[in-house]
Amino acid sequence: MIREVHHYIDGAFVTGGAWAERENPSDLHDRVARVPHGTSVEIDAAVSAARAAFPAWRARTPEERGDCLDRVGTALLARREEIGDMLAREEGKLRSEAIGEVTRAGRVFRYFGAEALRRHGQTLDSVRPGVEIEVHREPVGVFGLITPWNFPIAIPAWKSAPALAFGNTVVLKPSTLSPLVAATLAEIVDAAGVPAGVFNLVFGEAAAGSALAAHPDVSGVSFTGSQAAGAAVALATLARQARVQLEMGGKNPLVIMADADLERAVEVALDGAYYSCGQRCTASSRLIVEDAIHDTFVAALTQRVAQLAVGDARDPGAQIGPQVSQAQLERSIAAVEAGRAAGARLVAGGRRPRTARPGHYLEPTLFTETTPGMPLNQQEIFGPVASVIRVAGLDEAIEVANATPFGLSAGIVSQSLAAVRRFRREVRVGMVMVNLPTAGVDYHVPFGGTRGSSYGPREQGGAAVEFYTQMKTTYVRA
Ligand code: UN1
Repeated sequence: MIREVHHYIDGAFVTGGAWAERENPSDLHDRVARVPHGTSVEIDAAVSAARAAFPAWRARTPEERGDCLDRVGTALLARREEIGDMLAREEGKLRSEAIGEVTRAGRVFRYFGAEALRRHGQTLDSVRPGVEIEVHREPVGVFGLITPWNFPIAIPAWKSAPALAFGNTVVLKPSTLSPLVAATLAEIVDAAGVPAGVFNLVFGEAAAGSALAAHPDVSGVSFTGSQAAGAAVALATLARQARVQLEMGGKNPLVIMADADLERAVEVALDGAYYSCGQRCTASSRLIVEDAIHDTFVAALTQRVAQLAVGDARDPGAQIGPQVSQAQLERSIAAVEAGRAAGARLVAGGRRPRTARPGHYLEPTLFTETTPGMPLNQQEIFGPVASVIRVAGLDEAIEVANATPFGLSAGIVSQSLAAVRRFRREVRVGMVMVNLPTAGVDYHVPFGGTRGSSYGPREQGGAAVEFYTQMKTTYVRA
């Protein structure tokens, strides 16, 4: 059954812009949604609604704002199976992972519902006698939120919940590849009693994103997506001194040391490289393996990769779903071809599997005998493709781990405290995972990277207050 989705502007569901269709990536005959592609017209309307709603929303008590978020979170949790199934159908994420993602989104709203009350200030004595200083955190205004298809409900949640908790209003521009869950989020926000104009949603592609980033009444933009689009958002926002926060790609290293527990190392690599079909900016796409364990590890991992069942995201037997789109699939296929051409050894996958229905499927793929400079190890693929790099020991592992322009997440599997501590100190990333996959993060702690991966203050947890509030320093003489 095909469903029509709408923009949500100033408390009303409206259409605007050309229509496009979205199909189920697990079954291309299943037409999922008709989506309007908004333009600057819808963005202008949404931003003016958000601007008009800001004074009253910031004047609400934190408890009132928190209650609204709590109701959104509770509704998401109550409907996690239904919305998870919807997410699996439109995005291709395995149903079990999709339900987990909706749960995460619900928890994020509930967490920030409570954070609304915890907007700390500070009081200090002045250097001058009789003078006291107060430091307040205030809401900023209208935030533009540009979100990708790969976490189509968790990322909108972790951007909009803190923005709203601290008294800002928002315009969300989600990806048109995952319209149903975004539209459902708008319905839930509406039913939760969030006043009109506080939360707005405009579907669109680059034209809508650029209009949002460049809008003079948008005080800040939080963006998750590609490096190229992120660079454009940065230029548009910095030109008018708006706030900007960018989360872009990763080429995340997972180091396997010779002392690692083999079974655990294989589990961690399998999850990090292939879950969500490798479509995570935190995916473990480079497996950096110490020479002494290399051959055993590669043999064990290859066997597991070859056994992974590729299939419909909603089939309980499937372990790897499809890629989200034809374009994404073609990008992975091109990376596989480039890997072969560069002389890497293909030990698993690399082909389109036979499936019951036509979809954007690719077998989980593993390359060995790769070198750090190969395109396979430099460019983000965003598909079920990982490569193994052999290293002599920890020195070389750290050097290789740092040898890309990215710096999001890095993992190490080892039982040596000394190796782990040194890795943590020397790896140039924002998040370090010890005996865990590079992907899979909690919502109550900072998220973000360094170098080419991220720009601006961290997302999530207590760190979100930095981006979504501004400070005011008041000097008081009694
Ligand atoms: C996770 O690994 O749990 O787009 C989250 C992404 C990241 C989120 C990763 N911003 O893949």
